Amino acid sequence: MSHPPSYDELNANFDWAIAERELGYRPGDVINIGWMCSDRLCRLGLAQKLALLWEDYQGNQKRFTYNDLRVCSNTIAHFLSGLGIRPGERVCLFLDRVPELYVGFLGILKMGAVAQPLFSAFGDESLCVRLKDAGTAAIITQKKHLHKIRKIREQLPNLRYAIVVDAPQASLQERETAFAMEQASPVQDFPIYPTKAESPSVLHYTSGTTGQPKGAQHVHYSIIAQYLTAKWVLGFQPDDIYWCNADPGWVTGTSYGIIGPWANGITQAVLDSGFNAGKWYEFIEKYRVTVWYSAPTAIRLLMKEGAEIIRKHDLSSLRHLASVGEPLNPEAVNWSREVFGKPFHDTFWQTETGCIVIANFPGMEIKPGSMGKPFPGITATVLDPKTYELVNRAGAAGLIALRPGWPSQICGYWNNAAGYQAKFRNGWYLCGDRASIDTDGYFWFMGRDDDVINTGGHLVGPFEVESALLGCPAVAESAAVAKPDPVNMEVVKAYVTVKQGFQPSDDLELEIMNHIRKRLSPLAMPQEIEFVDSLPKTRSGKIVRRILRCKEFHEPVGDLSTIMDD
Ligand code: 6R9
Repeated sequence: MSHPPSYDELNANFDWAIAERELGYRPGDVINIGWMCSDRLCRLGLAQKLALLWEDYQGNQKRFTYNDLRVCSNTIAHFLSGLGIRPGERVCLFLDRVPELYVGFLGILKMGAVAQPLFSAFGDESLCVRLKDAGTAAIITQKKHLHKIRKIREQLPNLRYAIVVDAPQASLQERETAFAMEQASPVQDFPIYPTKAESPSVLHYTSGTTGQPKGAQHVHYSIIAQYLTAKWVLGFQPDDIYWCNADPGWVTGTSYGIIGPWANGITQAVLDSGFNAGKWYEFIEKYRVTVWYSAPTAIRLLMKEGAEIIRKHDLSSLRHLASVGEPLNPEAVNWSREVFGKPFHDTFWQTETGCIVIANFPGMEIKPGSMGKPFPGITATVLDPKTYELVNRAGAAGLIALRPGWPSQICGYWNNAAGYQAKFRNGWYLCGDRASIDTDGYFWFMGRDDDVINTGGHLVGPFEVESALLGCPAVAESAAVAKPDPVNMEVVKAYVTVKQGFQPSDDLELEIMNHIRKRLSPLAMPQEIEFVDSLPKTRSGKIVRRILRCKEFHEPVGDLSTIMDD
């Protein structure tokens, strides 16, 4: 096995042009992620190489070569064009982790439309908010999710088609159309839409503190960064079998669950199934997974299941383990060293960055609990939260900031220029997180700088939960905050005042929880509802979540004078 280059070697003379050259791109050329992740590999002689090893919870299996990816994505692209979907229009992928999700993603990009993946566990309200905001033209889905779309259809005048991948046309209604990928006549040649570096590619919705979720608009040039970060941080080697746990409804599932591995010509395995320790270890053993990209909550769940179950499986294929989404606690790193013989490597990034920006690289000394060091070509630092000047003291807390201009930086929030502008100060992009940097240049995560709740690596916006809570007949006012949780790091907790005529009760608590679970998602469902007589407010009447959050974390509230005067 070749020795990975050192961090210093990677940094020496770094230029993103390295990735451009390796992908055969010259500035000004056409660049299309759909083509680059399928046709390009076929041209390089990998047509018969396996691209996707797929299995679902029932044990059904499918395999796709790079040529299958190429032809199936052509077929979907052709079908969408035939429906009259135009380049630039948003096409939503609302699917479990079935092959159509992965191949459809490439197909949408090939015909120049924008792929808008949404987590299939979203309820009708979460779905509606995101489809309405994006003015989505078509949604590709499964029969089991169709009822949610039918419920909100009237509110979505721009939505011309619901495309159903697993139902006969006879079972569908008006403006619903059946498309069976494997039965459709294969399209060998499709005229790829000539997207350029700055052309929109993927629209991911992400939660902030205020307002409904924002659509982070990615561009086709992002593949330059996703390709190279995947290669260097995940340490890809040509014969790898790679497994990414993330669902493509979240950015990890597209940047490193589709684009990164396939731009590198890697074989990836996908398990369309929820968490189950035994099943996961079986999956690794069966497919001889070599590189595994997971998340702290999953690792903590595995830790709970213990080491005994691990000894029942041959996991010797594993070579590199990485993690993302939330702070990776030192215990998890040490446990993984003990039971797998190798540590999980923490990586840090976000929807807006499109690619890993801070990481523990293969071969780099890991300091358990640290996120590692900036990727070459990424200038990262921490800024003073009041002055936005550099914090020039090792170990001192500051706001994580990046110099704008890396290839996978989003070009903006959909329909919300001001929201994106607000993320910049003094020429830096602010991630909205706090960290410190030690004398060796390692970054240590300290917390978010806003009210967003990170539950199991998934961001939940308090505003979205509060809006949905107000949809319950009994709720007068509400505040959604994070509550610490040993496995999920944080869960949602809601403080609620009830309207006159309603009495707080266990039944009411359950009713409210169910309402959120169904309308938003199981992730956003409050694990606890506390009924209170009033909520802390500023003089101008804004609810101050920070006081409630500090109460949950048993932290001092600090100086509130400026907030309360707001
Ligand atoms: C890729 C992804 C981004 C937010 C980010 C931060 C948190 C991500 C982390 C981490 C501590 C890490 N986060 N990685 N916190 N250590 N290694 O997760 O994107 O869904 O946009 O979330 O997640 O708060 O700002 P996204």
